[in-house]
Amino acid sequence: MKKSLTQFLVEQQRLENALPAQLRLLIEVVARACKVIGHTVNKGAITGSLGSLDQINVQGEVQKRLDVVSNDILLDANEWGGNLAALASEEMEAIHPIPHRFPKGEYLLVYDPIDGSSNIDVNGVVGTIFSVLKAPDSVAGREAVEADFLQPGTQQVAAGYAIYGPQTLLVLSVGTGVHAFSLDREMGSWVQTADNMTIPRSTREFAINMANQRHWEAPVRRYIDELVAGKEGARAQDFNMRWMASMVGDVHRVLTRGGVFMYPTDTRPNMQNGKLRLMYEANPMAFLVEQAGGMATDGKRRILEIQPDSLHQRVGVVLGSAEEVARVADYYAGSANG
Ligand code: P6P
Repeated sequence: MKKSLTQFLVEQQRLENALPAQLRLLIEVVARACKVIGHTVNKGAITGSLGSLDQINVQGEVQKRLDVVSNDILLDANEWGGNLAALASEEMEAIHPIPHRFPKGEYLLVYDPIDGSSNIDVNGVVGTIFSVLKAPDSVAGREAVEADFLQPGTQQVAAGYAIYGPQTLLVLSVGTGVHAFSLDREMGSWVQTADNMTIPRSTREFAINMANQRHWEAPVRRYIDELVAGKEGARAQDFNMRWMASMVGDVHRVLTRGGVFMYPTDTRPNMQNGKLRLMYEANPMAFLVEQAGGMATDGKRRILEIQPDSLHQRVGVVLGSAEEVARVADYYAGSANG
């Protein structure tokens, strides 16, 4: 008999690092909201939830109808629960303190409601990414502000994603390894189908958007050139490339069978800090990757140790099989030493 998400979380509460009850309830609320998002994604054109809105989000990107619908599903599901002091989202410029009419909790939730939204209208993989932080104690006596969220990724108490693909999966860590739950649509429940997911230290697969090649910094160009050259170059084997244009899809593959995923900073003026967002893409994924035995850097530094200075800041990302991520960091260090 497979374990339900609830049973898994209740058992986590009994471990020595006891999962607090408020955090368990928060995760269950987020998981339930992801079920609703998955259902909405799955219904697609039937319910008219596809296509773009004629509005731009805080990222300067055209908002998809599903971006807004999914954001509101997570907001509505979490406002009243009493577990949160505030929420923040890729789709909302400012943080969203819990309204006074609801009890305030001890946690902060930050999320990307639909990651990979350019895939929506072509039936590609999309997902929801979430990160949970502990609110500063002082929030008990005041309204939460953006600065309360600006904690390094090492402070996360839970992180995960839902991936809406051929299966709908919830991949989660509360600091005791990475575990996966499949949505049983008939029962409407999450059922554990993988535990302690582990990233192999070496790999033959890499994921990067090759269209940006002419903009890459020298260490990235050297690293990718060697992967493409394979045995005819400096590497002992050949490599294969995958690119899903959905971080959730690419990271799920890395967690499932290894690989290296890269969205590095590059020489373009708008890419000095990369494309992906630290708080609700890089940090939660880095937390999961490290929990699975992999590494996650911005090319040079451990992502989880970066001190955020703004809610929507971007960061370069190199994550996955430890040997490959370490090699990229060596190339950056080597180029820094000339
Ligand atoms: P590109 C999706 O928009 C996203 O934020 C990530 O999910 C994904 O890895 C990346 O951007 C795709 O970027 O340049 O291929 O469109």
